[in-house]
Amino acid sequence: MQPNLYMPAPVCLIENDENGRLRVRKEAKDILDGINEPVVVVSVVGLYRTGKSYLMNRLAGQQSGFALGSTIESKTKGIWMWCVPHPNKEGHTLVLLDTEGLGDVAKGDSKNDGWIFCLAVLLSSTLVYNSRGTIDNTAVEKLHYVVDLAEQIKIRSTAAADDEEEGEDSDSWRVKCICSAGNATWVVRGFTLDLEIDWKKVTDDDYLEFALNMRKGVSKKIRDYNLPRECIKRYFPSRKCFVFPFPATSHQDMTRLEILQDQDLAQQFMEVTGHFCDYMFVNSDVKRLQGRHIVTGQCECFTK
Ligand SMILES: Nc1nc2c(ncn2[C@@H]2O[C@H](COP(=O)(O)OP(=O)(O)OP(=O)(O)O)[C@@H](O)[C@H]2O)c(=O)[nH]1
Ligand SMILES: [Mg+2]
Repeated sequence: MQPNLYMPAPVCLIENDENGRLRVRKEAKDILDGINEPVVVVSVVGLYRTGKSYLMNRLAGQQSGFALGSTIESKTKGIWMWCVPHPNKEGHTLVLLDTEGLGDVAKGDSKNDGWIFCLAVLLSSTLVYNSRGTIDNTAVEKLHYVVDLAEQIKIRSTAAADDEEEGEDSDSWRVKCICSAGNATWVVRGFTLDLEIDWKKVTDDDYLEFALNMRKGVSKKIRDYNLPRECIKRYFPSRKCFVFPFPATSHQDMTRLEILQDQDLAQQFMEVTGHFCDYMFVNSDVKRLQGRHIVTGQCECFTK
C-alpha cells in the first residue's frame, strides 16, 4: 500500500465540534482503516505559533502540507493527520499528528488544550514537545500535568470523557483504545544561547537532562520541584533534545519559510533539521498497545 497515493495532504483527525467537544472525523478514521501495516505515530505539541506545523512538514518530506500561518492568530485547530510511507522502514506507515497550539489567548480554554495535549501523548509512539527559546519550568510542569493525566487514562478514554453521561452520539467516533508514547523528543526553536553549563560545553541532550535533574533534599519546595521531573522521566524513559537556531535572518523570510528553498535557509538550521528527521525516522518505534501488541491503522483505537 502507498498511503500517500490517496493522501496527498493532511486531514483533520480530531475536531472541536460546535459544542466545543472533541470528535474523531470519520474521513480520517476511514483512512486509518485502510492502512493494514504497522504504524509509527509521531505527534507534535507545544505553545501556539511556535513552528510545529512547519516541522511536521519537514518530517513528511514536503515543503507544504500542514497549514502554516504567519500572523499572531493560531492556525491549526484540533488534531490533523498525515499518513506517508515510512522513509526508512519498508512496509510501515508514518502517521504524523499535528496539534492545535496550546495557550492561545483568543481561545482561552486550557481544559481543551489539556485534552488535545493528552490525546497527542496517548495516540503517538513518539511525542515531539516543541518550545521556543529555552526549556522552561512552565513547559516542564505542563508536560508533567498531561503525563499525569495520561497515566490515569491509560487504556480506556474518550475524547470527550466528561461528556459521557450526556448521551451517546452514535454518529461520532471516540478515542477508546490507546496507550502512551514511550519516547519524547524535546525541540527548542529559535535557540540563541550558548550550550554551556558551568563553563563547559554540553550537548542538546545534556541540556534536557540538566532541566530534568532532581535536587537533593526533602523540603516541600524540593519535592515540588522533583515530582514533575521524576514523573516525566518515568513516563518517557527514552528522551532526546534538539535545539534549533533561527531558520532565517530577515523578518520577511521568517514569514514565508514555506516557499523558501533549502539553500535560502540558515545552514545550521538545515543541519539540525536533517539530524532531527534522521533521528526520528530511525528511532521512533512502531505504535504498540499495552502488552506490546503492534498497531496498524486498523487498530480499534476508536469506538462509537
Ligand atoms: N522563529 C521561528 N519561526 C518559525 C520556525 N519554524 C516556522 N516558523 C514560522 O513561524 C510561523 C508559525 O509557524 P507554524 O508552523 O504555523 O506554527 P504552529 O506552531 O503550527 O502554529 P499554530 O498551529 O497556530 O499553533 C510561520 O510563519 C513559520 O514560518 C522556527 O524554527 N523559528
Ligand atoms: Mg500549526
